[in-house]
Parts: sequence; C-alpha cells; structure tokens
Amino acid sequence: MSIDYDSKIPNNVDLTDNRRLQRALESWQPKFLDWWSDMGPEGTAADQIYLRTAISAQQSGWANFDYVRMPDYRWGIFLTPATPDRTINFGDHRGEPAWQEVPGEYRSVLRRLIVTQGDTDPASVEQQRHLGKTCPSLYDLRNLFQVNVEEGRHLWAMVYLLDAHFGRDGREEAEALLERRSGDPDRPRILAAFNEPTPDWLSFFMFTFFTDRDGKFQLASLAESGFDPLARTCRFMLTEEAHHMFVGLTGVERIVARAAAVMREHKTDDVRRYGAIDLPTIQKYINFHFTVSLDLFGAEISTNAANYYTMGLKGRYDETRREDDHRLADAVHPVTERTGDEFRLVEAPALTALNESLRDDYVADCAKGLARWNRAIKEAGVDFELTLPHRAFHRGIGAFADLKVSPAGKVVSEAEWARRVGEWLPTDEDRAFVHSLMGEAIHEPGRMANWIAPPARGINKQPLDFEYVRFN
Ligand code: BYC
Ligand code: FE
Repeated sequence: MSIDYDSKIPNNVDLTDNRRLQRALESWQPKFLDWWSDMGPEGTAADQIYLRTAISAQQSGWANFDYVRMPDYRWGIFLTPATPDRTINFGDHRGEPAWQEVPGEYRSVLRRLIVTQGDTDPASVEQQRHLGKTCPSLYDLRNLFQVNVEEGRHLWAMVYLLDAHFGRDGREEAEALLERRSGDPDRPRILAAFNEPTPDWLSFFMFTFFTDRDGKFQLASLAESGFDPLARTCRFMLTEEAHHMFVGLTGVERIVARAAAVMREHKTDDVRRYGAIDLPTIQKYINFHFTVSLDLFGAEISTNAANYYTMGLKGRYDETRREDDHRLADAVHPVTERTGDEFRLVEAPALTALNESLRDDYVADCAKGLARWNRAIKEAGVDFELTLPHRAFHRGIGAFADLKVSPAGKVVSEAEWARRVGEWLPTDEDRAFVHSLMGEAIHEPGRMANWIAPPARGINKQPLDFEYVRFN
C-alpha cells in the first residue's frame, strides 16, 4: 500500500477511516513537535538536510532523498504490508491466527513491552542533542540527523500502537513518553543505557554500533510477535535500523583507521600528540558501550522472557527460520554461571534463558564489526587487536551485576578493580581528551576533522564534497 501523504500524518494504515485514532494522533502531534523543538537536535530548525524519507513501505519506495528541514520531516506511520493468513509462530498459541487486536489477558504485558521499546527512541534523540555543534564533517552531520529523525519516527510507531490498541491508558503512556528525559534524576528513561550521556562523536559511533544493535535484536524479536500490528511495525523499523548500525560500524572504523595511519606515519603509539584517538582509548570506549548494551538484554535467567515467549508476544531472533518445535518446553540453552572464581557454561531451560540466547546472537553480531575494525588496523601495518570484553565485565543487570571482573574475565577484588578500572574503562582524562578533539563544527563540504578518516563513499552515490546540509 502506498503512503497517504495528503493527510497531516503520512501513513499506510488508512488513518482517514479511523477518526478516533486520527484525532488521538493529531492531538499528540503538536506535543511531539514541542518535544522535538525542546529536546531534538539543538539549533537546527532552519537547516536543510539531505534526508532519506519513506514514500512507500515497499522496498522500492524507500530510498527517496531530498532536502528537508527537520521540523518538516514527515514523521508518519508505516507498517510492513500484512502477510495474508499469518499465524502465530511460537509459544502456546503456535498455529493460531495472528492477533489483529490485543488479547485481553496479555494487555498489560504487551503494553509494557511497547512502552519500553518506545522509551528508548526519544531517549537516543535527547542523548545526541548537542552533537551537531561538533560534527567532524557535513557527511557525518547529515547521518546524525538521519538517525535522529528516524528515532523520532520510531517513537511515532510505538505511539501509534498505544493509541490504536490501548485506549485511554495507551494515550497516557504516549504522553509519558514525551515527559521522561534521558539522564533526568526525577523522571529518567526506563533502561539504563538510555540515561548515559553521548557527549562526543566517538561515543555516538559506539552507541550506534552497540546500542542501536540491541535495537536490531529486540525489534527482530518483536517482529516475530503474534500481535500482528506490533510485528509489522517492528519489521518496518528494522529497515531504518540498518543505517544506524552502518553509521556506527563505519564511524568507528574511520576513527580506528585514522589512528592506525598516524601510528604508522609517525612510527609512534602516541597518536594523541597528532590529534588522533589512540587505540587503547578506543578499546576502553568499546568496553563501556558493549557492556552497557549487554545489560539491555535483561537478566540471564528471566521468567519475564519465558512468559513473553509462551504468550506469543516476543519471539527469538529469526524465530521462523529456526528448526525446532518453537515451544521450547524441553529445550536447554547454555548460560554462563560463576562458581567461585570460575565462569563456566551450564545448561538452563531454554525458555527462561531467552534473554541470554538473544544476547548470544548479539555478541556474535558485534564480533563481526570488531573483525572489520581489526582488519583496518592490520591493513595499516599496525600490530594491535581490539577485543570484546568478557560478558561478566562491568555489568549492572543480571547475575554478574555485583561482581568485579576484568575484561579478560578474571574475578578481581574491590581493591584491584579500583586500582585498574582506569585501564579498562574511559577515565575522566580520556573523556576530556576525546572531548578536546571535538572542536568547532566542520561545515565545509568534503573536509574532515583530523581524528577521523573520510568515508569510503558518499550518501546515495553523491560525492564526498556534496553539500549534505545547507544552513540558513
Ligand atoms: N535497565 O526479567 P528481566 C532500541 C529490569 S534498543 C533497567 O531480565 P526482561 C534503540 C526489568 O524491567 C531496544 N532495568 O527483564 C537503540 C525487570 O524489572 P521488574 C529497546 C532493567 O523484561 C538505540 C527486572 O530488571 N527495546 O530500540 O526479561 C537507539 C528483571 O529483568 C534492565 C526493548 O528493550 C535494564 N537494562 O528484559 C534507539 C524491547 N533490564 O519486572 C533505540 C522491549 C532489565 O523486576 N523490552 N531490567 O520490575 C524487553 O523486551 C524487556 O523489557 C527487556 C528486559 C529485554 C529490556
Ligand atoms: Fe536506531
């Protein structure tokens, strides 16, 4: 179905036929725009950005590029087209027709999942609000804004579900999504990673690599949902998520490549002297962002996760492509457990271990990015390897939350932790150094900040010195 661009809210859900829903969304829209102007990218209302917008939910209608002022972006409601006769693919209801309306007995659980998802999207916009002031190039600025408008749209996607399917309390949740604020001590965002600041571009690229990747795996699990509107909404969101992770993958790669090039050129490890970010500092940022993102998968053993699955609300990554009974009543999954100073894998019931198995899929996906970064280092002729820390390191959620563990996976005393944490996680000094590189925004087409290599190619086959953002 093509998107109706004539109505105030572009959509492919026949909004004009549902006056109640249309009114609810039209009354939420100005509040969203107020929130965007308060908490969205700072001081950008007049800028024209070369953005990709959806003109249809079909594959081909996706890549429409044009200059848009962000407040005029057509935030809308786009669902992947329905699969006729879709059935529920897992859990107790496997084989039954997918739900088009919320099953009454699962209402509050489903609402909670949708609210948790919807809370992260505006949070990330808030976290990234100031980055435009220090952009390393016009190309990067444009990518930041593309990510921001799409996260704004992801909020719309969840608000649509709340308004369309949850009545009055759905509307209240939709308002509350605009009231919580990332990092606010009194009304913080729900999940911890979304209250961390994203003060510099290294953090931004790490966030889009590691934290947006949690988005990929959570959305993919929700895209399997027996609640069809949620499944179709998340399926469409995933098409946007891919670009966010591309921004992170290539952003870190370009910083790594720059560091390695400077190391080689000046035959030194001390690249800070030359205004690049040294690889050990990059490793510490990886350690931080990877582990706060691991926490987003929840506890290793979780009855919540088992319930979401048996209820048919949240599946596994690639659920429908897996060859098993999709009920998992007797299945087991290996989970890391600590006994004394040792970590070992023990078999746990697969149902309660679902958070951990999604985390396994995530870790494997992260490892591919690291392999690519290491290739860039090697190609520059530098001997250094970036690694993912042990999954018990620096955890705030789950079985290892109260434990002090080194990145290599050794249980350490409080004293050793205190002594060595500066080797493992960014120190105030590291952060101050990275921050010091983030100078005036670079607005000259084609120019790059010194600490980052240029990208391999431009956006939408445009040259690197294309005017990706026009200022007024
Ligand atoms: N922080 O049984 P457990 C994205 C709580 S990112 C704080 O394991 P569950 C994006 C938990 O609520 C994707 N609290 O929990 C990325 C529970 O509380 P109660 C976002 C946490 O429910 C970048 C207790 O601990 N989407 O889209 O199995 C930019 C026990 O835990 C945390 C989703 O997350 C935490 N990290 O798993 C923009 C999908 N973890 O019940 C966007 C929807 C756990 O004891 N959410 N707790 O009061 C879910 O599927 C689940 O809520 C979670 C947690 C996987 C997050
Ligand atoms: Fe994202």
